[in-house]
Amino acid sequence: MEQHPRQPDPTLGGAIQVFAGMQSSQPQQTAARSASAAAGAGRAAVADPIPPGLVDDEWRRWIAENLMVGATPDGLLNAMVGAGISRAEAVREIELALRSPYLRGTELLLNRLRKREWQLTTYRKLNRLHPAASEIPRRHKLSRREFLEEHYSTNRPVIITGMMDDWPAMTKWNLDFFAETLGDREVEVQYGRTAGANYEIEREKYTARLTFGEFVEKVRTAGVTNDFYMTANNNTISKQNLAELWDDIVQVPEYLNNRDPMAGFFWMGPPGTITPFHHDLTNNFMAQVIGSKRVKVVPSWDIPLMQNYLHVFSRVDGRVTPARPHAELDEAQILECDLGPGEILFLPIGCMHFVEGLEISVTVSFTNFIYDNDFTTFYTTYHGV
Ligand SMILES: O=C(O)CCC(=O)C(=O)O
Repeated sequence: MEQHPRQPDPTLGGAIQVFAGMQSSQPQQTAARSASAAAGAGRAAVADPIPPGLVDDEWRRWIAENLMVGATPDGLLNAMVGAGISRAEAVREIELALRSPYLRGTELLLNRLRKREWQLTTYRKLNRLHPAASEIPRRHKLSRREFLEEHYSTNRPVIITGMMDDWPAMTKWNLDFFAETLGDREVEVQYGRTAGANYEIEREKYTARLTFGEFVEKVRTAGVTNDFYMTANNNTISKQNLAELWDDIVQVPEYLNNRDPMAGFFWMGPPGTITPFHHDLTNNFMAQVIGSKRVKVVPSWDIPLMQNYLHVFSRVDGRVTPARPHAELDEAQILECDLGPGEILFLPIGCMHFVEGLEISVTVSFTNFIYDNDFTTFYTTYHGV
């Protein structure tokens, strides 16, 4: 069925309500009553005046799922009729769902979820009282203690300046240097990304191997494009073959441990690279070496407002969704900053972010903080949410 909806539809309305649609239409009401009366009397479906129709178990799952996420019965009815199901059949199925003891069995879970939502909304409200709530502050040479107290432990982003001044990379790295010293090394990059909207989720479909010299030349000459990008996901091969680059970076001792001198991920791309909205499962530093990037960051307590439908991913399109630093309580707050060379952006765990390359760009990202950064051992929702 062409319009068969498989996802909860956020447009379908508020909390579960009385099925007003049924009251507005006498014939359907009669049909639904007959159906439920038949079911109640244990009679076979053959006694039902509505012939078997288009509603299968997938539709029934959809009805239950949408009722549980707060869609109104009338919203569901309209969607089903719009998808070609007869009004009488849609009414019957929604009515059956509303009366189903299986569905009622999920009410405790629904209440538990509402309680969590209340907690998050409370945190959202309180955090928006913070004097710096509507911006990502820039802090020069933030101390370890300030970083912990004001940002790491409070889950707040910050841009740290002045902490990359001793990186040899800041003066040595440029496209000519890369091509001359490491041009013959094989690297892996994300490639052909403009062919598919889901290039991040299906990232293994979009990889290519080439020499670093070829890649550097592409970056130099391509202009604005999202088609290719060397990202953290290409790290295994590319980092191994570009190991010398790690001699030029410093594991900033104020915040990072140096247990592994090769810790970190290398990102390089032309202007126009887009990393869609997602959140990480760790706290993360983005240390910008070459060029600039525009980053949109959403506080972690706003995840429920970010159409987070699968694992860490969002349906919100950062390309067309403007910054919203002064959002209403029921909409996600979207902070925005431009990150330039020598600046480190702290991206707190759970904060959705969208990143756009404004220029030819090289970034090194880190997760090896001196503080506990393990949030995955109790993460279980790798699937649809
Ligand atoms: O720089 C980028 O394009 C994306 C960075 C990012 O999303 C990350 O480090 O988690």
